[in-house]
This record gives sequence, C-alpha cells and structure tokens, in this order.
Amino acid sequence: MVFAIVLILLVIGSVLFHFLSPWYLTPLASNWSAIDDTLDITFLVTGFVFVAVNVFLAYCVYKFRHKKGRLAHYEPENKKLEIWLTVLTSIGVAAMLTPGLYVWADFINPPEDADIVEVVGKQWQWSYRFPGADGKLGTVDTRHTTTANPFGMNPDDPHGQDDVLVMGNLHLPIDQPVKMLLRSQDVLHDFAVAQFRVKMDLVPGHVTSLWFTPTVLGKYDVLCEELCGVGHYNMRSYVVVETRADFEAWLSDKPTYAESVSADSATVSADEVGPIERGRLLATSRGCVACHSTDGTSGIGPTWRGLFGKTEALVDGSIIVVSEDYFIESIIDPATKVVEGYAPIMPPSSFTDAEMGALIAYVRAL
Ligand code: HEC
Ligand SMILES: [Cu+2]
Repeated sequence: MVFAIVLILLVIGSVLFHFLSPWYLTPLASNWSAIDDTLDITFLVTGFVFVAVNVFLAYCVYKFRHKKGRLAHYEPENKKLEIWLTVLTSIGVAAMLTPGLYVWADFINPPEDADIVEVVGKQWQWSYRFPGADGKLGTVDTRHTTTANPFGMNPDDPHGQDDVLVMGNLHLPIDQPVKMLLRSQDVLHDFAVAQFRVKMDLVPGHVTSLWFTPTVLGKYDVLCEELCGVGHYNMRSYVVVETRADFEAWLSDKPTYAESVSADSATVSADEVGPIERGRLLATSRGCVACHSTDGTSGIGPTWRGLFGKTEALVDGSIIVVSEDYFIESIIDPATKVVEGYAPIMPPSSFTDAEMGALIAYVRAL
C-alpha cells in the first residue's frame, strides 16, 4: 500500500514539476519552432506512457497484494494483449519519429538565399569567416595554419583575399537565413545556440553544416557542447542579432584576409603606421582580442587596460607585478604563470622582437 501511494505521488510530483518548474526551453529566437513542437510531442507521448505505466503498477501492487492462500495464475501467452501492446507502442513510436523526419528534411535543406558563414572551432576558441564581396569563401588547408594565419587560408586563392575574418563574437542580421559551415582544427567540438535550437558537431577533416533564420534581436551564448579538453567549459562566444544596418557597420570594421596579411607582414612596418597602431593590428589579426578586452572588462582572459605595473595574483599563490618580461613569457608560454580566476587555456603565440615591441607599445597606450 505504501509503495503504491509513493508511486502515485511520484507521478503527480513529476507532472507538476514539468508544468510548474521554471526550467524549460529558453524563448525561441529563430525559425525552428518545429523543433520545439517535436520536443513537445515527445514529452506528450513519453509523459503519457510514464503516467500510464506507473499508475498501472501502483494498481497492480495494491490489487494483487499478498493474501494468505492466494495463488498466482501462470499465463505465458496472451495474443490479444500482445497485439494491443504492439499496436499502441508502434503508434507512440511513429508519433515521436515521423515529425522529426519532416523537420530533419528542412534542417538539411537550407533556403537558396541563405548567407554563408564559416565557423572555425579549436581548443578553446570560436572564430568566424564571411565570404566577403565575391560571396565565395577562399579555400583553406591545415598546412597553411600558423599563429599568423589562424584560419589556414590558402594565400594564393583569389576568392579568399576578401574573406572577412572575425575572432571572438559573431554578429548576424535579423530575418536573414544563414547557413553555417562548421570546421574544427583539432578535436571534436559542437556549435550550439540554445535560443536558435541548433547544434552540430565540428568534426576534424570534415565540413558539417546547419542553418537557421534569427528572428529576435538580442545577444545569445554560443557554447561548445562536446567535451573537448580542460578549457571546454570556457569555449564560448556570442551571437549578436541586429538590424541589417548595424550588422553591415560591424562587418565593415573587420579585417579582410588581405588586410590581415598586410598588417602582419613586414610591409607594414612600425615606421609606416607607428608601433601602437601596428600593435593594434597584430592583436586583431592574431586573435588576441577574442579573449582580451581593451576597455577594462574582463573576458575569457584579463583585460589589457592598465596591464603594465598591475599587481596580479597567480594560481600558484604568488603575487607578481606585470613587467615586459612577464608579458612576453605570458605570450610565448602561457601555461607557466596563470592568472588567478582564469582557465589555463590561452594558446601560445610567437612574435618577432619588433612585433613584440609593437604589442607592448599598444598595450602600454591603452
Ligand atoms: C582563448 C583565449 C585567449 C586568447 C586567444 C589569447 N589569450 Fe592571453 N590569456 C588568456 C587567459 C585565459 C589568460 C589568463 C590565464 C593565464 O595567465 O594563462 C591570458 C593571459 C594573458 C596575459 C597575462 C595577462 C595578465 O593579466 O597577467 C597576456 C600578456 C596575454 N594573455 C597576451 C595575449 C596575446 C598577446 C594574445 C594574442 C596573441 C593572447 N593573449 C591571446 C586567454 C587568451
Ligand atoms: Cu569545444
């Protein structure tokens, strides 16, 4: 009897929890309401079975409880019952699977007018590439990947020259379908934005894809949803959905591949643009700005504003004052001295002495 009551309470509690708890899907911000519908159908079917099975169990526990002299009747076959159960189960399974197949058919067929954006994942950073004015992404190859060419762009491909490279956060125009091509440079990652109801694995050696149309202005978290190493939890960025005009303004500010090459190569010497500007260009083209802010807010890494001369606590308990030597060491070998409160996820980089000097000049000037 007690067991039967506990079962019934469990069922009532679960159903109430489902309807009363604040934890359900985040508000939808894309075209994928169909994905929410399939989830609701699955909840409905599995919820119905959950209630039916447990109520039946409680009934049996009570009805057929032990009584002296009462014997069980052995009935190994019951054709009628089996037919009923088979038919009902099939209907339930079909009701859960069929809508999903229709949604999947849409999911793998992006609209013709979808924009193309490439997403590049690596431990533990997201970056994005737009095809630029010619509408075509340039070819890439891991053999070209260096700290100076983090996207692995093929330097000889004319389509790649105008590609716009974005380290850090992504912006997208509202109401414009976008097809994302996903590429990983090291291990499995997974690109996921809860409000858009999209997620897809990034598989090294493959290009996977997904598409959606953002429908609500706002700023949404991009998470990696595939355990990809110690910095996994910190592999984040934002998607900002904004009006077409704001988006265009944002995009026009980003360097193209050709610009990032000239910013990085010796052709832009400090004499030409001054060391501070050269440092700024380097910090952008090498992707430092994805994790380090220059306005005093701390991001994935500490801010660079007021860095030199600052006292800093390290995770090993020691206290240091930020000097040029420490700055350089932090870049060449970031894992040796890790700032307290941050994850040891900064990728090591190498710079020439002149470049390092320009970076220092830039950070000092912030
Ligand atoms: C993926 C994010 C990420 C990127 C990209 C990145 N860093 Fe960092 N950086 C961090 C984190 C996190 C820390 C703090 C932990 C540590 O000390 O390793 C840090 C620390 C530092 C420090 C020490 C700061 C302090 O307050 O003591 C310097 C200097 C630095 N980074 C420079 C750079 C430069 C230059 C680049 C570009 C070549 C760069 N970082 C790129 C994440 C990043
Ligand atoms: Cu990841």
